Amino acid sequence: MALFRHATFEISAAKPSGLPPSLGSEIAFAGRSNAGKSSAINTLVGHTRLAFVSKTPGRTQLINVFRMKNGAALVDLPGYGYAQVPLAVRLQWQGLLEEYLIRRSNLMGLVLIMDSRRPLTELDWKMIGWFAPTGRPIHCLLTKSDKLTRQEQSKTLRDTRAALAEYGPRVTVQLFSSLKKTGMEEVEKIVGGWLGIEAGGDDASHDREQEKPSATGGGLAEGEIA
Ligand SMILES: Nc1nc2c(ncn2[C@@H]2O[C@H](COP(=O)(O)OP(=O)(O)O)[C@@H](O)[C@H]2O)c(=O)[nH]1
Ligand SMILES: [Mg+2]
Repeated sequence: MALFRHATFEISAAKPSGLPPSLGSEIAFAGRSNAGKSSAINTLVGHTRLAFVSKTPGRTQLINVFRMKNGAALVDLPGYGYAQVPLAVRLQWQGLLEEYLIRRSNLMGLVLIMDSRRPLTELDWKMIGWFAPTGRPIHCLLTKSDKLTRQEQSKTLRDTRAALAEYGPRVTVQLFSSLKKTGMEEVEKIVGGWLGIEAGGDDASHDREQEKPSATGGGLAEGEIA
């Protein structure tokens, strides 16, 4: 249950090439600007302002890395598609994101954040198109689901799943709300599976997950957020 809980900030990088070569297993979070990515990370991690919730979408063009308690790195990629960022800059970022998604060998999976009211924008399809061929999984969060009625929720879930069906079981979709804190267990179960952590029926088992891969020697103390 507490896969992401108490993750701590580790490092920021201006570009994927600025990331340390080996951060251990990485889980990337990506999404269109304003889709609700920072809110989702904050909700999962259990801090209100760990991943800055911005009122000016698209301003943070940094990659932020958080270290999860199980030793894996949560890599918060910059939001894409913000119209006010100059086209040249947007295109450059697209190239960098594509390169990162395709080449990063320790990247275990991609969590793609989409606004449940308008999922699968052109750039979302691009991200999926780049990442899916690597053979690694993509889990889509249809967030802000609290803004939809029950009926609309089931429709957007059904439609998005149908649209992605061609990718098979490696691409999964769920509803999520940072406001209502719904959908958290489902994300943890899926991402835990990518990291080889048994979800099991026992919620407390993840709280006892203490081991962390020794690949880079840790570094949890730095940037610890109380
Ligand atoms: N109602 C509702 N609003 C949300 C939710 N998640 C994010 N928001 C709002 O959507 C806006 C963008 O959220 P933010 O997390 O900064 O998006 P980001 O640009 O993808 O990081 C903010 O005004 C948030 O308060 C949610 O689950 N429900
Ligand atoms: Mg953000």
